[in-house]
Amino acid sequence: MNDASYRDAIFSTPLDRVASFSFDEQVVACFPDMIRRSVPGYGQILGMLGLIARRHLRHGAHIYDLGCSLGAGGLALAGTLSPGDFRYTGVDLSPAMVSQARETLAAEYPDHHLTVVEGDIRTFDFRPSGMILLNFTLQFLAPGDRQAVIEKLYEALEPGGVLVLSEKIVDADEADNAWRVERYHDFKRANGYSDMEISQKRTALENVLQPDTLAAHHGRLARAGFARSLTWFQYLNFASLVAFKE
Ligand code: GEK
Repeated sequence: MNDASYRDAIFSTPLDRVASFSFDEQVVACFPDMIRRSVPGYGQILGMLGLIARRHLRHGAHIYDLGCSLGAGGLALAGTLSPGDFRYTGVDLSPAMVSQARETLAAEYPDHHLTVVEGDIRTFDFRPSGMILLNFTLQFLAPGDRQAVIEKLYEALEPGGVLVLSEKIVDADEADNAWRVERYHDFKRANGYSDMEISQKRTALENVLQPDTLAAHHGRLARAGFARSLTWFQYLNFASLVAFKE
């Protein structure tokens, strides 16, 4: 994705007080490495975006990628679709992410219509769109803000539009949840993270990332008006849903 990316070593030394996780310059520099080694199925989810768009998107329609980070969603779509097929707007709250995403997208796909703007999806004024990506972003909003955002996205979608929602999830069943979390930590260990890195990252994300159950996600989508939603992908405690507006 980004050859200039550094290896994520943010939590590799003992920290007296582990600060809350934030999307600053330090994270931007190693983000592609971090997300690939930390999110099971990240690459597979990205790989399906263009295929889902091909089936559901009207030619030339607009796509939002909310909490776009370095624009991986835009890169994945542009890798599958032609410049005339879609227009893309990535939105992210972090200025460091936005400037790097702009640079990468312009360098990789100069002929596609790819824009990145700085903004907060809780207050953003959305334009009508055929597809909205919300990949691993809703989980960073306060739980009380999530329903209103999903309702705004439902309103912004054109009839026939689709929302792709990917999230870290939690199991309602404690034993099932514990098994998935333990195997997730094994996954991270197998990807080169030490026990100290895993535990410090866990502390940094406490309160910053509060996952919902799959049932809570489907319920929220239904309350917002989506006619149908389904979980199309799950890998341990990470899942991706697709929701359809009639
Ligand atoms: C990817 N989708 O690579 N408004 C806008 N952006 C926000 C907000 C907000 N209120 N809160 C957090 N963010 C990406 C990965 S990362 C997931 C998404 C992760 C942004 C935040 O700045 C960060 O860039 C992104 O959401 C979450 O497919 O790091 O686990």
